[in-house]
Amino acid sequence: MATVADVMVATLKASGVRRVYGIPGDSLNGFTDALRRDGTIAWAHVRHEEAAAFAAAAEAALTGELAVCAASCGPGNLHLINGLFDANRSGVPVLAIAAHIPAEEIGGEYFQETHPQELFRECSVYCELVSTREQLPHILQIAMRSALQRGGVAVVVVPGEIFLADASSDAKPVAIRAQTPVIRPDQASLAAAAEVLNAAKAATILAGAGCAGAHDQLIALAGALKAPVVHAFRGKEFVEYDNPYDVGMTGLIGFSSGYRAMEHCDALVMLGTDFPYRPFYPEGVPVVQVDVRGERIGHRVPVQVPLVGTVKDTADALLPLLTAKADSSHLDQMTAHYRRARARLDKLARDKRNESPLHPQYVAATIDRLAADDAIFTADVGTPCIWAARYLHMNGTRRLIGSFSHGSMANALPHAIGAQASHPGRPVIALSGDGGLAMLLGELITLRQQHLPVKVIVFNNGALGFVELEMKSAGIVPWGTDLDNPDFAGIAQAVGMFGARVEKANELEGALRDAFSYDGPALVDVHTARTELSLPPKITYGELKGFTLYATRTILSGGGEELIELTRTNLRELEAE
Ligand SMILES: Cc1ncc(C[n+]2csc(CCOP(=O)(O)OP(=O)(O)O)c2C)c(N)n1
Ligand SMILES: [Mg+2]
Repeated sequence: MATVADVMVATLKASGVRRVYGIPGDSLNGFTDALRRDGTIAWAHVRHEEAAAFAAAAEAALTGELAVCAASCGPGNLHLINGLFDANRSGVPVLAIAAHIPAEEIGGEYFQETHPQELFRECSVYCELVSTREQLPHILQIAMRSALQRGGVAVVVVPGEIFLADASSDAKPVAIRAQTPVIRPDQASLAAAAEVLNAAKAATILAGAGCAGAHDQLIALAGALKAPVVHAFRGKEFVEYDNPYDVGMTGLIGFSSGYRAMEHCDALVMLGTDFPYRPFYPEGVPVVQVDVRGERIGHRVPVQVPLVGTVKDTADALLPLLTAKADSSHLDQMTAHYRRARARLDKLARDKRNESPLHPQYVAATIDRLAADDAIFTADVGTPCIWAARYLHMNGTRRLIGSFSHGSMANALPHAIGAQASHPGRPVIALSGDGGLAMLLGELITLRQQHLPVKVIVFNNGALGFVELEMKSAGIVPWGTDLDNPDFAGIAQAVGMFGARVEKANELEGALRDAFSYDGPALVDVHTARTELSLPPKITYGELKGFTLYATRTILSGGGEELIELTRTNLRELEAE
């Protein structure tokens, strides 16, 4: 007789699930044994459950389909939590199967007892305890649909013995797949938006991850409005390429042209973005915000016209109501500013300047140049995000995955695991920080064990570099940020990977080529400059309008508009100009 776990596996299989990331454990044994007996869904073994959740998040982000992770009770499922927060914040469909202690022991402070429904509540759109075997197929289906339709994490909490119970005879697998409904606002809302936008003389578009699949519509909208297009980080891969209206990224790690285009607009159109930093929004201008999740509208700024719908369907419906603008002066000004900002950034990356340590901009630009057109990049939170944002060129095929909403360190390697497992034919390149890599270092072993030919490039600056930037921006003396690192290339070799260390700029290209062409996992440990900010003027907290705003100003306007790049060498160079 089939077990409850067999029915779960059959449902996952019928729904197109190809693998489950996780680590086994007693309470999960009934489930993993059902996977083994079925034999068609792969067990994607990792070394830390957090990596399982991150891997599932990356797979879901890349495929738009449900990705699955699983963990045993108590500590096993506690380890999932940070990765699940990342998935849930990114709005990607992940199912977490959280095994639980025996049902009859719940509430008695049993060995490994936690209360998973409470623990997972904040990082999920749906979280339910299965108390009887009859309940399971039903709960599983609701969970899967919730993850797919609400875009987020669903957790099914299952006491271990329920996996092993006989399935009730009428339990049949149901196929649950992602849907792509047409969702657009009502006509009156569209007319209100058109009225605002037709009256504007200098509209700017802020575009986010909701622009996925809507590139044509975005370009058409920008063309009709003669609007510069600023993007939030999660929008980069969908917005920046083949886009004559692009003026770059805004935000703490963005650059000045993105900020400027927002600051100088007389109407703002937000397309599929929940960009969080209020100080970067313009004040006192009408805002039209498009979001398929209506509850997100108005999160950041007062919105004059809320439009609930997908960017694609809403733009299609809105375009016929817009009068195409003839005056392109706002657009021309902003794109000219962007070209100047871009040229400065490119200059920083082109010149090797220091032979050793290497400039991270040069490292990122070289990765970009050598990577394939269909590469999938992942980038660690920390300065690797800055270099990815600025120097990786997207083309509509390349992808860029990061912990852009949750902002967790150590995401690049486990995201790369999910990317490579789900896309075996594509090159996957992780831009890792030395801090980030060390945090989930054990996952290098996963690359080898699972035969995942991920290329890990370590921006080894011997520091928690991004935190040092934050401290300096706030006038705090950097402290507690040194990293005394081991030989990462040697560790990679010991793990059974290709490993190379790059100390000098002229060694970089060769090492990257060797790694990229290596038939298996590879790591290149690059000795990069510890990015330094000149200390801002002494200022007391009372004088600050808020840390973010101050940091923002420092980063955007200090000594040449991209203060973030002002390492000591850069400063010397600027002075010499
Ligand atoms: C799990 C977690 N811990 C701490 C932080 C705070 N934090 C953000 S970036 C960063 C430093 C990252 O260092 P590293 O990976 O070496 O990258 P770098 O900035 O030096 O390039 C830290 C500690 C975080 N975002 N996530
Ligand atoms: Mg570092």
